[in-house]
Amino acid sequence: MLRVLLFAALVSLVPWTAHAGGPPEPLPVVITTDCGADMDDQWAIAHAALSPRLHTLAVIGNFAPEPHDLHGADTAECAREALAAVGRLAAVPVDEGADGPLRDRATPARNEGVDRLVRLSEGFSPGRRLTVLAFGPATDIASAVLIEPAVAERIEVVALAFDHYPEGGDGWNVRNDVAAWQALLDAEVPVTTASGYVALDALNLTRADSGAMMKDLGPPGAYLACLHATWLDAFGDVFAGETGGADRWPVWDEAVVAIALGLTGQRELARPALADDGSFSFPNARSRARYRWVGSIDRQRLYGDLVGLLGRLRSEEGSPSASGRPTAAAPDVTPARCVGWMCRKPCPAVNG
Ligand SMILES: [Ca+2]
Repeated sequence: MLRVLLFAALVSLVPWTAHAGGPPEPLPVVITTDCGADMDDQWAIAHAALSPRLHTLAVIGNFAPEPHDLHGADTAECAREALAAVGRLAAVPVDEGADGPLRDRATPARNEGVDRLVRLSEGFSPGRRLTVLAFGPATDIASAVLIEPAVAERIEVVALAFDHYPEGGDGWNVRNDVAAWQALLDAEVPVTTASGYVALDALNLTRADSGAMMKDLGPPGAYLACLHATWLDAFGDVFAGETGGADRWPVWDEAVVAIALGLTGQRELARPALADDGSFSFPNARSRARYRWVGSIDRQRLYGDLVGLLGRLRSEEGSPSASGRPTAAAPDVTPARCVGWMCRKPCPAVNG
């Protein structure tokens, strides 16, 4: 027993990207998102796009079912707004992905987001995988693997998914497309998941917390703080029982960014298969790929990293870059329209 615990402790200390000497190469990532169903995707997209430790190659907007009823076009627009807010819209392509869940675990749904993911994966291999950050349903990732099985050898997935180990279960991302997660867990794709519970435990923020964090960080900080405050205005009391109070809400998807940045502790555990009701079953006879379960998130370093990046963006504002081109903080194109609940009281997104 002690040996098992010791092994678990050692694994949890291994950073996501361990490099000996010198700054690590940026980790290439693709984001899939249900941006607009909540306020957390916007924070996580902004954080990933700003981080010099990550290279965000693309964002794929997929769906959010009722009560949001968002399609790929909606969540893609929401992602563009978040990128625009931090001056990264021109740097990161955004595609529309799935408008709904897979029909079953064997049938992919092709769209421009899936096609881009397949194409981008071609530059990667089992020894150097493309990391896909799943902030929403796994639909487009599963479709990519089903359309082109070699994708399984070129990507790994980190996701906000599942409630408990070894029970499984899920209240949103997996529930919205169980078949996609069945396909993914059955493929030879390494997977790391952070549960909603570990995110709630580590990443809950009060309105005062987010306001203080984003103070003096210019329009990008004001935009992110506004999203958190406006969400609390609209839904804080609805979910007070879940979050511990009407004045607090966790930035769930930041858990996935934390994994990519090496700011989580995780254990390698037996890979589950997934039943139709979202519960785990063992063994998984179809895949021998690695499965990691996140047990802790370094809240201070994660939020500190985001604040530091926004501070750097603020200091860059208006100053020409070394190349003479406008800096990344230059104003972007204004997104065309608001999405979902944010239409109640849109937060100003454009930086500059
Ligand atoms: Ca999300």
